[in-house]
Amino acid sequence: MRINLIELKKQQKGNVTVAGWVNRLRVHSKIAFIEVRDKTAVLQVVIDPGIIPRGMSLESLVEITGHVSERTTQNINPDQFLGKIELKAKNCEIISSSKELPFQINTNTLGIDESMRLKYRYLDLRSQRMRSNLILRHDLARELREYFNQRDFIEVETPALTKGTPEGAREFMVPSRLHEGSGYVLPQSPQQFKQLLMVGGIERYYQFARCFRDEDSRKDRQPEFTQFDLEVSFLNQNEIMQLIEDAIKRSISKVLPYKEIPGQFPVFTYEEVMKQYGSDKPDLRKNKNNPNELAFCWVIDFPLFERDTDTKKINATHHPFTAPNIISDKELEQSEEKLLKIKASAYDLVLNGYEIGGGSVRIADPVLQRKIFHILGLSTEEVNQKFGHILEAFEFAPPPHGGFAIGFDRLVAVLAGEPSIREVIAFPKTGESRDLLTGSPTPLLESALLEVGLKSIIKKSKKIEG
Ligand code: AMO
Repeated sequence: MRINLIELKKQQKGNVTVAGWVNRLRVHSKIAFIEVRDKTAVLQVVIDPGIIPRGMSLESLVEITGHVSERTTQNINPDQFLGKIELKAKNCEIISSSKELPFQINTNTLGIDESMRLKYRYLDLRSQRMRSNLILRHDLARELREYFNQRDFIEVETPALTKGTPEGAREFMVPSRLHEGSGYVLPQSPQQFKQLLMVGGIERYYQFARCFRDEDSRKDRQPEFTQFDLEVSFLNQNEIMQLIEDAIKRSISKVLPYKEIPGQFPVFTYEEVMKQYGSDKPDLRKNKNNPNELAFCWVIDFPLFERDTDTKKINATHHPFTAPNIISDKELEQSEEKLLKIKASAYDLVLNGYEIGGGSVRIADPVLQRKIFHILGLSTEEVNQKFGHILEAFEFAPPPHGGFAIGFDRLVAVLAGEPSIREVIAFPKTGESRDLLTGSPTPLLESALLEVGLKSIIKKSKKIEG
């Protein structure tokens, strides 16, 4: 029976059978060395060239039977987990063969043309670094789940086909076949649903939520990304910040115990941080060459509103559900200049110069929420049409609540010391939002456009315009 390579560390007697991909191959006239790799380790196999099957090349998948022996002192490889042993092969068979590789994967693939790595992502994923990144991602997700499970949070899924929640980016639209001319949008975050869960008495919610934002990709942005999203009732701003800080510290120290995490994350107001560092996501590391230093900080007291530089309209700095830090609602009836000075009960978490999360205490009063929408320039009709459902929910005794969302890809990328979140996502998109592996986005067929009713809508609107 085939065993994982890692088990050879213990089991060293008799014949064993292993299977793995050919990581390296050196064939001399009298002796050959095959480095075999499975998901657990890499092993050196010593083999008589005469029993190597024809057609074996790098990345062929092979099954080898033989016995384990200690390597001589001068042949020990201290960089390999199984570097003290080798397998003396008696039999070797090809399970499946590989065509010539488009790039080498037995080294760090970071230096290889990224478009090739993305086109052949499944090969890139065989490399050690990519595998460790996905394992780190998994381990961290497990620890965060565990932390919140122990504190009575429950994981609840929220819809992906929904109605828009403004988070500052464009939305992806999904036309509806059954309702010609109508459609869903993909959520930029589960913001409204998690607040509705609080109205539903769930009290403590989290979710690994897929979020969609139609914005230009960058090294820390993808059109489709993952948030560790949570919402909680009856806790105030400081309590929520404390909970997040504790969760992050404990989860990281379990998964990466050698990382240096400060005792207490420093807290800056937005004004302070801009004055001292000229950025709302300062990199506070003392030594930027030290890969284990993690410099977190909180930024609070953001302005509730900001003026759009192009349209000059007033926007919500976070999102419109963020509670204003005011004593009386009367403060919302002042001049625009004064409105722009109002602070939000919002908090961002920064790590090594990246914004890795943000959250706020929410408005739970429908009257106050309507006022905010009006300041943001929405008419009563628009408010009812876009947000009537959540305003109505707030008529049914909502609890005080607030929450937070960790940009999970960003957190993992910083912890892995990777330059881009693409390195910690199994199948990411390029900077131009393309998936080079499947070739999406692909042109939409006329028949598909007809089926979802888009074709007739475009014709109708062309007639009206023309
Ligand atoms: P926000 O919009 O700040 O808040 O998002 C939370 C965190 O998600 C990460 N993030 C992204 N990561 C990768 N690609 C993107 N395109 C991208 N956009 C954002 C960031 C960010 O800090 N609903 C609120 C949270 C709340 O109030 O509870 C929200 O989505 O790390």
